[in-house]
Amino acid sequence: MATEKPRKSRHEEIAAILEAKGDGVRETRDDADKYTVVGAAGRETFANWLTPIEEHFVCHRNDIPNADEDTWTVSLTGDAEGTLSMEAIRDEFPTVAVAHTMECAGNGRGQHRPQTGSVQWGFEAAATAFWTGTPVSSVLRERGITSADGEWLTAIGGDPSDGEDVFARSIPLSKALDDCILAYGMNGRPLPREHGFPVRLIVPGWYGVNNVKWVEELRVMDSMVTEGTLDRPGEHSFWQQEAYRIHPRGVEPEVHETVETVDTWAQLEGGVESPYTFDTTVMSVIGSPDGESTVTPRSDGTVEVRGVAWAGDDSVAGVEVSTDGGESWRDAELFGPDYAGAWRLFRYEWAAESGTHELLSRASDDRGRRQPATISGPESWHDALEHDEFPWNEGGYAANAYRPNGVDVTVADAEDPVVE
Ligand SMILES: Nc1nc2c(c(=O)[nH]1)N[C@H]1C(S)=C(S)[C@@H](COP(=O)(O)O)O[C@H]1N2
Ligand SMILES: [Mo]
Repeated sequence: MATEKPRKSRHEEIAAILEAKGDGVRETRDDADKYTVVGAAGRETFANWLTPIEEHFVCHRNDIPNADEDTWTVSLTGDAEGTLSMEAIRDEFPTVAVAHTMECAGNGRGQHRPQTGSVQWGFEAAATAFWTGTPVSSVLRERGITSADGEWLTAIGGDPSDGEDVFARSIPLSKALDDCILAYGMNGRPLPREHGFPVRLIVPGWYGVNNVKWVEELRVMDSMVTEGTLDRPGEHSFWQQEAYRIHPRGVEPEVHETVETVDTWAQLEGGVESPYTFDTTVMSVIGSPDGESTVTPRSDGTVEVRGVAWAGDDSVAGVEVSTDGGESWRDAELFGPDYAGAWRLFRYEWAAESGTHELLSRASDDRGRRQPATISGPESWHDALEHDEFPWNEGGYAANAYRPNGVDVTVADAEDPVVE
């Protein structure tokens, strides 16, 4: 990570993405200018199940490769062998679609106090799309790979690095064979270049970083990627073993070849020192009302509070809504599509009285884990979860506290409806 190109390319890329997406996304701050990032423009994105491409956030570290679909190949290496053209990926295997809630592991990083480095996301780095492509299991089965015992799949991006590091991420082969796809379509359209054209890995329910864009190599290995395990120059393990690990200030995470549990929350609860960011932690966001304008209740005095909730590989068991800043809670109703790896819609009929109210939502998963209230201070790593706090961590990863995502809503007087 020593040498870095001038940052002009970052700004040009961001400008082009903002132009292509229209009003749906906006820039998010990255002081060091290392990332190309845009996030959903507002809360409305979180009032809908499907996120239009225009509103889907973008996050990556390097420049977008200039890919030609006719010449792009994906090499199969390690315990698998071969080369796949895009034509082969499209035509020689079944076509499927999966729903996936993509959440940047740094979503909520901007809510850490003191601040941590890198992109200061609020809640805007999450989105749900339908991804079209080829099951990883179909490709690997053809190469004789059917058993996942202790094996890992490492996906490598073809993005030119800023420094020496290769963008390589490992996931357990069991997950890869279960529901992952090599995606070439997004919401029924060709995959846009900033989302990984011509082909990316989709890992349903797992943090964005695992969903390698511009995939050029898939390596079947008996461990996660560690330094020197790939057949190529450069630094191999930065993205797996250093970045995207959850740890207190000043800790250099230990390199693991494998882990006992990949469930991110189980790792946080003590399963693994310096957890890896794999499946997403339980989280919710209210999308409507968005707090931007005064709300007029329906004739029966109610206002629909609507939002989305997700829980990675686990399912959302329930969502509670508070309309009094957390004093009291009521169960919301889950509705709409229910796909593994994608968020659920929730709604709550709020008997809204005039005035300004603080609305909060908190979700629980089917393992009984509930979103913590706040993010702890830097010193409370070990007992944060017991105190209903998410542990402040140096990289600002995996935060799912509900208080920072609340919305202040003003309700119009019943006698004095606001006409807009
Ligand atoms: N090759 C490559 N893949 C990548 C990245 C990257 O920098 N290079 N960024 C990752 C991160 S951190 C995120 S959050 C997701 C974002 O995917 P999106 O831009 O399609 O929303 O892409 C992931 N895949
Ligand atoms: Mo990310």
